[in-house]
Amino acid sequence: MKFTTILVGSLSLATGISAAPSPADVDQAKASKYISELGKVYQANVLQTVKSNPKTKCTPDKLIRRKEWGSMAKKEQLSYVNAVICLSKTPARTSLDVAPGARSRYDDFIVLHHLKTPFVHGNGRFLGFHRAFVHLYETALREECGYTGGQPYWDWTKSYKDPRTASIFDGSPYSLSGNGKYVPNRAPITSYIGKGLFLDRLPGTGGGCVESGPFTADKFTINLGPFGYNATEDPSVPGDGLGYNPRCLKRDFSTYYSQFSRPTNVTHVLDAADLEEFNANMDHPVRGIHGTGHFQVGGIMYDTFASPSDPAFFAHHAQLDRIWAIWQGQNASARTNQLWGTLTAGNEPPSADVTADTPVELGVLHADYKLGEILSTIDGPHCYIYE
Ligand SMILES: *[C@@H]1O[C@H](CO)[C@@H](O)[C@H](O)[C@H]1NC(C)=O
Ligand SMILES: *[C@@H]1O[C@H](CO)[C@@H](O)[C@H](O)[C@H]1NC(C)=O
Ligand SMILES: *[C@@H]1O[C@H](CO)[C@@H](O)[C@H](O)[C@H]1NC(C)=O
Ligand SMILES: [Cu+2]
Repeated sequence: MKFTTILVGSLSLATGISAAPSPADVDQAKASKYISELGKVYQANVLQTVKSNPKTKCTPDKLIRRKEWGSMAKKEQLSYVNAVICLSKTPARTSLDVAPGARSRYDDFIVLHHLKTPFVHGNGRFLGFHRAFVHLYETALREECGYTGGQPYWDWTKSYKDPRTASIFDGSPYSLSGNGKYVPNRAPITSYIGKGLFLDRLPGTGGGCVESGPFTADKFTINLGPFGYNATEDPSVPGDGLGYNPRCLKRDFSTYYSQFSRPTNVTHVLDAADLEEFNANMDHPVRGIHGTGHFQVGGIMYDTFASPSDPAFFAHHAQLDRIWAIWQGQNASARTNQLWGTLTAGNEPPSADVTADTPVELGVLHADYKLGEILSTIDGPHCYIYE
């Protein structure tokens, strides 16, 4: 190692080209280190609490371990992918009166997200709802499709320069498939992103159907949607997005939106003093790490309502959930049960603040929860840790 460094150093002297990292890279490396230090504080808190807290059913032997995609073994990646395919082939529980297009257990998640979107985004239910939603998906993969691991997360800070370099999207059998086929000459897609704001999403590097990996058109079909954006695929959307509309999974990775997934963008969120500030930074409609995670993948991920149609949704939301858990873990007693926000998106129209008793409806996925029951990763129905 040392020898290589010296060699590179003398080479750059000779050629006059500096091999030193740019100041921006140094900042990002420092931010990554800071995130991993806060991550260790969070993990230590979880392990300590599950060992010593007799009030919770979550014990060390029950903790489900959620790993970053790139640090999973190949056989774990394959078993996760197979479980997702299995869920997409298991019959739906949603009634056809509710969603004529629902065909599978995977679709049950899309229908629920679609129906609840206005009540669980940009408001006080956002974080809790998505924590429960990802957990119920993980539970279905484990209980109905033989998966034994935890829901993987996609740490997009590792690939902010170009999401196509993330191993989770390398297009191999050990990925969630890769980019869509490049479609030239596309116009921006306008979408309503809340608070009276429209976003013109710039075309990225793909645009068509994914070309390789487990979720190509021959193996995986999107049945529902689109709904929440100017339909790029088929202007006549059946049944308000709940009708049967079988088609391929499209992606359109964007190196513009991925620039908002830098480590410094995460430290900015993690440094929030309270949940109001945390939400404001994480869920900023244009620059927030929530939206830009969706925007950089593109395709159906850009459709707020139908976005869980892309299996990448759950890996992105696990990463957001992880960041919330790390934030909570810095001062668990003060932060775990902290709430912020009202019942309506962007508080329009103005509504009451959420409380621990606010219902969170989960349709066919689960009996309703109270918001206060689902705020912890190691209490109530939850028992998992981010590694
Ligand atoms: C579609 O785009 C236009 C502007 O080009 C916008 O006014 C309209 O609200 C958009 N519709 C949706 C559903 O986003
Ligand atoms: C987040 O990312 C964007 C794009 O790289 C950058 O302009 C912005 O300053 C970042 N914010 C923080 C707090 O790092
Ligand atoms: C945790 O939060 C409480 C309440 O805000 C505060 O008094 C305490 O100092 C905090 N503890 C740490 C370690 O930051
Ligand atoms: Cu959502």
